[in-house]
Amino acid sequence: MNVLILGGDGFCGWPTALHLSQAGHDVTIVDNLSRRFIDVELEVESLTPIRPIHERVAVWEEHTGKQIRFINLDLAHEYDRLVTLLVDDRPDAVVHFAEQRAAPYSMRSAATKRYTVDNNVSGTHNLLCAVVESGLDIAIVHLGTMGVYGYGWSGSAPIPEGYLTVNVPTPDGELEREILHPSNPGSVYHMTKTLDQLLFAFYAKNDGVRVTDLHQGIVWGTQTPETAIDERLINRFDYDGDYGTVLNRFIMQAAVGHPLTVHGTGGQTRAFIHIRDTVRCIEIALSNPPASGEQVSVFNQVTETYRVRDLAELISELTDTEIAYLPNPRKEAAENDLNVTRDRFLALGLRPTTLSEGLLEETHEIGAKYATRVDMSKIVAKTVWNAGMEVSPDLRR
Ligand code: NAD
Ligand code: USQ
Repeated sequence: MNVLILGGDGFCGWPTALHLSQAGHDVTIVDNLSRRFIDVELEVESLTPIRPIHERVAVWEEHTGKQIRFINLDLAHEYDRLVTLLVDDRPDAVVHFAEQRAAPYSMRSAATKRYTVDNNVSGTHNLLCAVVESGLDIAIVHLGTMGVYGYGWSGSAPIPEGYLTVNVPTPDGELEREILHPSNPGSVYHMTKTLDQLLFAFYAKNDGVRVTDLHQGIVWGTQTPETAIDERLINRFDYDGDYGTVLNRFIMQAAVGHPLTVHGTGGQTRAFIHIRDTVRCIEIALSNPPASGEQVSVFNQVTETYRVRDLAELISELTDTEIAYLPNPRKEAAENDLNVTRDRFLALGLRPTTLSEGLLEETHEIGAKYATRVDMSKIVAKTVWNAGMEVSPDLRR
């Protein structure tokens, strides 16, 4: 299959590009490297020493003989180049990772809120419009988020894979309808993913575009078999207060002896998936696209759910690290249930990687190996959801 990976230089995109290349697909990475520029803006670096993209693809070819092409293109602003690329390259499928993905970064300032909406919504719309203009039958696989459903809205009711069946009262009796699960985003970033959903629904209905939307949980871990081949292929590992995600942050914090930074009571329950399963899920989704004219195919891309304080306690016990309960910088439910339906990937053969498989060890080793690269002043989350909310001071220098 000829596949374009939009956002293929990022944390999920890079290992996916390698995994699909290894599996024999013809892979082209499209990325404007904006994530690397945001590191410069935030004065922070990936914990792991990621190499420049041209070196990454050259090292991959050196080891495997397989070529991955790289195209520097801004999905949100270079529409004409995108159409030309689709027409010239004639991909069978496009995997769309190319969005600003950090909730805290999206809540940092008016500038980052506007950037996140402009970048994410324009990028997704440009892709849909370009696929239609190309006249080609290109399947789209998009990375959405569990956060579109919100947390706590449906209590302990199972969250379905995208659609909810409801009965609408009418003068002629009840009408049964399948609707997109109500959206309840918790940040400007998560809101852009709910807007993406409507764009996909419209283009699937109006133009028959074939779209799969993967509502992914929080990704943890670092390496896949392919990124581990050579240190120069290593994956990105974000640990800072804006981009670092909770489980990888706790693992890194334990590795450097920093207290585990639980926000509030830690009663927030979230869904998780290991990066190795992310790349497998993308491959499965590419092999099982919807037909033209069908509604958007939605999968919940998660393997386990955990309460934040339970994760902290687990890692604290394993590593003898203290836990710091900090004022929550976010506006979110202090406690929530999360019961996620995740049958579709399991039915298509996914064998999940769980936290209990000693995989925490792999990530802890990464934390220990690169501990000297950690900037302690970047660990505590400083971005608040509303002006005036309490900010925790740094816990270590
Ligand atoms: P990332 O920031 O590491 O990667 C995104 C990549 O897209 C970056 O390389 C960036 O330079 C590129 N990009 C952004 N805007 C672009 C544009 N306008 N044009 C071209 N390239 C652009 O993020 P990630 O963690 O790899 O996440 C990838 C996708 O998966 C995102 O859409 C995110 O919302 C989703 N997701 C991530 C997680 C997670 O835990 N990391 C969980 C659920 C969903
Ligand atoms: N949290 C802590 N301590 C920390 C960091 C986070 O307690 O040091 C808490 C947060 O307050 C939140 C939860 O952990 O309640 C998750 O935060 P996170 O930063 O790990 O995840 P989130 O902001 O939801 O975003 C991440 C990715 C995003 C993706 C989303 C999937 O950055 O791209 O869409 O996970 S999901 O959460 O399922 O919506």
